[in-house]
Amino acid sequence: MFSGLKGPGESQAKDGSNLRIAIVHARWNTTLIEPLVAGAISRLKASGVLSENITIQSVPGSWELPIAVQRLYAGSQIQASTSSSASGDLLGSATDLPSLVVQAEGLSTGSKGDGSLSVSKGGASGKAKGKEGPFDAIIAIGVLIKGETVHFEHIAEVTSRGLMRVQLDFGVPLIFGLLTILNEEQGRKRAGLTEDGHNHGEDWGDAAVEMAIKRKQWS
Ligand code: DLZ
Repeated sequence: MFSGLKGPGESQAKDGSNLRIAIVHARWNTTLIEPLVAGAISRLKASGVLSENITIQSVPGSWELPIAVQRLYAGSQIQASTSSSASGDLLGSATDLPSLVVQAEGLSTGSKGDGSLSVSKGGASGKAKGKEGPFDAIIAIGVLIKGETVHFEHIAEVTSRGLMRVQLDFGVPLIFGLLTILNEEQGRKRAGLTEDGHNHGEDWGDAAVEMAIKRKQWS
């Protein structure tokens, strides 16, 4: 666990066994995205979040994160209100997102040929029924690396604002997993790929559980 001046301090993520969490990640800079997502998943599971209650969705780039998160959460709300008709299609017709949503049973993440993360399903049926109801927290993960133009600044600014807007509009904890870095080496450090690095995805997993629990307490 991360300690010292920087970082969230000791994890306050306790029992996540009754939580439903979504991770939405961009596919740009996949070599950094993969360990970050894996780090988040590992901490969710360490807090007791069940594999079938972790939903993973991917989008092309960070710019697409706000709309993806917005639709994903709205879809889970609609699904909750019509849960009697839910049949394993997590989002029903409530979203235009491609059917990349998977529930993270027997998680092992890997890279598919198209650069997106795959989450392999375990179990005989591959159809374990997860907790129903809206997501208790969502983790949005993207990596923006500064290029030669101001493109980076634009995407970083509006994506951050968009994510905050969705968080406050819906009142759902939205964990900010957007790395805005100057070069790949900074990303490798923050994805825990260097000796002196630390996987920030782990902090995001812990933050999701802590905030999901606190949001319930504060409601
Ligand atoms: C276009 C672009 C660029 C230049 N860089 C990044 C990046 O570093 N990280 C990232 O997540 N996405 C990048 N994108 C893609 C945009 O986020 C977006 O997917 C496209 O502009 C299409 O809307």
